[in-house]
Amino acid sequence: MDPLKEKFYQKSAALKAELKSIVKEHGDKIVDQVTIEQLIGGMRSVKSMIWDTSSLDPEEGIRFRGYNIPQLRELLPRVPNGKEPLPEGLFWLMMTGDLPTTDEVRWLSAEWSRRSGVADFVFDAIKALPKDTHPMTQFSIAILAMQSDSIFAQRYEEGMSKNDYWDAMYEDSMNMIASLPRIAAFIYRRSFHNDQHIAPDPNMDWGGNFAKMLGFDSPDFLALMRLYLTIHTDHEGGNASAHTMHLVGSTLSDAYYSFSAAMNALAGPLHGLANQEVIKWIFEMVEEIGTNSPTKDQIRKYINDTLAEGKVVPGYGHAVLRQPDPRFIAQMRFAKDNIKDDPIVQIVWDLYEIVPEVLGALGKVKNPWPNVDAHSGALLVHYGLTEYNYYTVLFGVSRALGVCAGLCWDRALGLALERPKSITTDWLKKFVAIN
Ligand code: HAX
Repeated sequence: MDPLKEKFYQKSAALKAELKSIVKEHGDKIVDQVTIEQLIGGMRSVKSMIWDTSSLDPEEGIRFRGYNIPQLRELLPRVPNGKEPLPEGLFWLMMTGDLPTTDEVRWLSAEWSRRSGVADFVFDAIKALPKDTHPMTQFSIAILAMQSDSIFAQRYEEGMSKNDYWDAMYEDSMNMIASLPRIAAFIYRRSFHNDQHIAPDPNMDWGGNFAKMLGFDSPDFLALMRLYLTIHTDHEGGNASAHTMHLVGSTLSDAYYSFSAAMNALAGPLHGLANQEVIKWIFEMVEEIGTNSPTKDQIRKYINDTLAEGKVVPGYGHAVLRQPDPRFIAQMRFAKDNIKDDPIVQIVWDLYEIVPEVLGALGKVKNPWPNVDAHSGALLVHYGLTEYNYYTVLFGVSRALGVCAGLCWDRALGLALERPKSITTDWLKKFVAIN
């Protein structure tokens, strides 16, 4: 057994036994209640699933296995002389609960490189689509195309014991994660660079190699990509992409089916597509105002016009967070350290000054602060990755780490098929009348 699998097995077998006894002794205790507002309002904050890889505090933001983003930037291993953490390290942490050593992370980079082969039929499936098909559609279809290689599906067909589900899910997750940079880079080069593809470098780390296959090799861009792929991995289990992965996986669909579905959730503008919407909105602002250095009054007017048209301000607001997103702050710090005098970055910072005040004045927005998507586009544009309808694919490649770790844990803990109860509006009206 490989070292990560061995450690994962030990940790998860112990927790599985513990959970079983918690259910046996305390199974009837009430954890939460649901109000009608929550029921109609998208189940906000209803405690209803187990997800250990990360947890989200409304005021403090995300913690991965107890570590916040500034701590991870310090503690996770990097490449030699690297400025940012390697996402491999965060995957190890999410899978095991322990910070990895540099050697363990090096092993994982090499292991993903070893597993990164992609069958021709997957590239053929992408090639069958028109080149202007949205990159997220190409990505989701490519992931689904890989499903025929699922080890979980094959072993299930052969009669695998339920005690072995975790093992097959681990294999699928590792293979899928390993292949995503090649697939995502293929989509990018096909859609925007005349099919001029760049071969993978088997000796590089997962994120650095991805950046190179996209066609960028400045050390700062590689550092940005490693940071980006680290901070977008996981945001506890209730967000739409993670919850989709968990739900679809709970039917014993394999990692490919589950992740393709998760990516379809990420592709919505209220979720991951917000990163493309932010930069598109900024570009439209620049065009409408006629300068890339608008005044704060001009920016304020543009925000108010957006709201008057019945649209949301992309990149602002959150279903859980009630403070500026630490993932936004991490990207802002990266920009302050590495980027000088960029007009689009400056607009992002001006928006940070103005939008919260404007949204706050509406009196209904629960969180007027920026989320992760408010900053990422400006950084990518700075380094020349300007094709913004590709951005959610980058988010998706990163999200794979969190949701695959979650899926491995789901199967290792033997979590059940998800099946909440729906009610009709007639039922609700009668309930209200009686109560
Ligand atoms: N601009 C304008 N209005 C906003 C707003 C924004 N950025 N954020 C919330 N509101 C509005 C809501 O539309 C809602 O209005 P109505 O009552 O008229 O329907 C009201 O304020 C209350 O909403 P809320 O309770 O504060 O927010 P929700 O939990 O319902 O929604 C969203 C959270 C993230 C969907 C929301 O803030 C939004 O639409 N933001 C813009 C899109 C965005 O940036 N999405 C990315 C979120 C992070 C993420 O998942 N990244 O992948």
